[in-house]
Amino acid sequence: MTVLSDSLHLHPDQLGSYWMPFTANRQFKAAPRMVARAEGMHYWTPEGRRILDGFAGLWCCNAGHNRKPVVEAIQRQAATMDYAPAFQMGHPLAFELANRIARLAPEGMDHVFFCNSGSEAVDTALKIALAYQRLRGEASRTRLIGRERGYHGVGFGGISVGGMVANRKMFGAMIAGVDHLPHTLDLRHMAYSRGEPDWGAHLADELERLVQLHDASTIAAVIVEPMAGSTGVIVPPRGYLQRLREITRKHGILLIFDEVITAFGRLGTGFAAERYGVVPDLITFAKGVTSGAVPMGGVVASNAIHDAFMVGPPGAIELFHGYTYSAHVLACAAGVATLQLYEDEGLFERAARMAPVLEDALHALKGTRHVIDIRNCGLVGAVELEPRPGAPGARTFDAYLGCWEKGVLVRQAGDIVCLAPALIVEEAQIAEMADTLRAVLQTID
Ligand code: PXG
Repeated sequence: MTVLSDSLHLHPDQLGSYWMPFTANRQFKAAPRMVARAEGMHYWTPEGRRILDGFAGLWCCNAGHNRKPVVEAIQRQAATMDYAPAFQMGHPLAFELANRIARLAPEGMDHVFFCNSGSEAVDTALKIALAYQRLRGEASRTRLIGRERGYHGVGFGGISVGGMVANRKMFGAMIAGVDHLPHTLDLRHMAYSRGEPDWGAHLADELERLVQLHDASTIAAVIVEPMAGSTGVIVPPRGYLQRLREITRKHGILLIFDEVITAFGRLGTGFAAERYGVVPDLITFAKGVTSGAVPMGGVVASNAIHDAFMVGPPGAIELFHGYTYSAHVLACAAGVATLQLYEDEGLFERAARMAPVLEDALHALKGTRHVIDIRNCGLVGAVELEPRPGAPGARTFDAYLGCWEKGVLVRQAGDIVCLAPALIVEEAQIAEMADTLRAVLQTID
């Protein structure tokens, strides 16, 4: 193995050691796509080619890249205190960030538990849900309900409640006692919907069937992404989330919104809970909390859940859960600066204003070769392509590569091209993304 002297320029024989996540390693290493610098809406390759970032990194750099206040907050903090023990100790920035997140969260959700990723946030939320049911004397409620095509990260909890087949099938029995709601995408009823589709609210009633099958006394929680991102953007049907809330409440089942993607402005509001006027019991977040600059995730808990733990002797640890890097001080510094930047620049409102621009630009692709559906919600858009016969995903991978070669970064999810630009995106940049995709679709088979 060769040790690098110039880390920006690698030879093919220097690519072996890094086993890349969710990547076709051999294909990538035969023709690498590298980025080495970022600013605002752009990446630059090591050779200096500029790429317009249509996906905010991986749904996370909501404030844009390398924003000065965030960079400086991290630099300052790194030079002041590198790490503070997370258990039985604290540092002021953790409390400040928790207060700020609680202010953005729905009323009555005032408590924040920190971890380092969306996957950890999901595991944390599922564990809090199970422990809460037990604390309130409902220890038989151990079952967890997820949804087909759901993505809740890659921990054993997350893949168990998740519904992406490829992420599950290799990994054995996972956790026991899980069931799934049906997903809500049906192109026969909702193709080319602008925003939330009119069809599909009745699919929430499937939860009633699961309650009849398993009995409410066995079900702890239901977890859903308000808008399913990873699977290729499934926008919630009008009224669907409200119905899920009514049914869960009726049966004493907790509702967990996995807002790892939707929190911090992606749908034009602080949380998707606000956009849909639905207050869940637990909310997971990650990604946008630091605009991707330092890993961080967490769970916002309702006061009722939090308070149920605050019993017993004052010297007792209330929740046996946490991570070495819970509320890492660099992440908290980045988080406080990021939330301040969102507020100073009105970025959530900006996302709401730019959402129709993205909607129009993408829906104008209707009729372009290969396109079978276009959907959108907030600053999220998806263009679904007809799969190449016998080769699912291949055409869309070519579209992704074509866009990369033309200087636009999009994301491929199966046969769906996804867009989720930073909330600072300009109209002309949205047009550039849509025009590039159109041009590419016209040239690929
Ligand atoms: N929940 C949801 C709803 C997510 O979208 C996770 C949990 C897991 O987060 P971590 O931080 O553990 O990765 C996610 C992550 C994509 C893509 O291309 C989506 C995610 C991550 C990477 C790529 O759609 N979502």
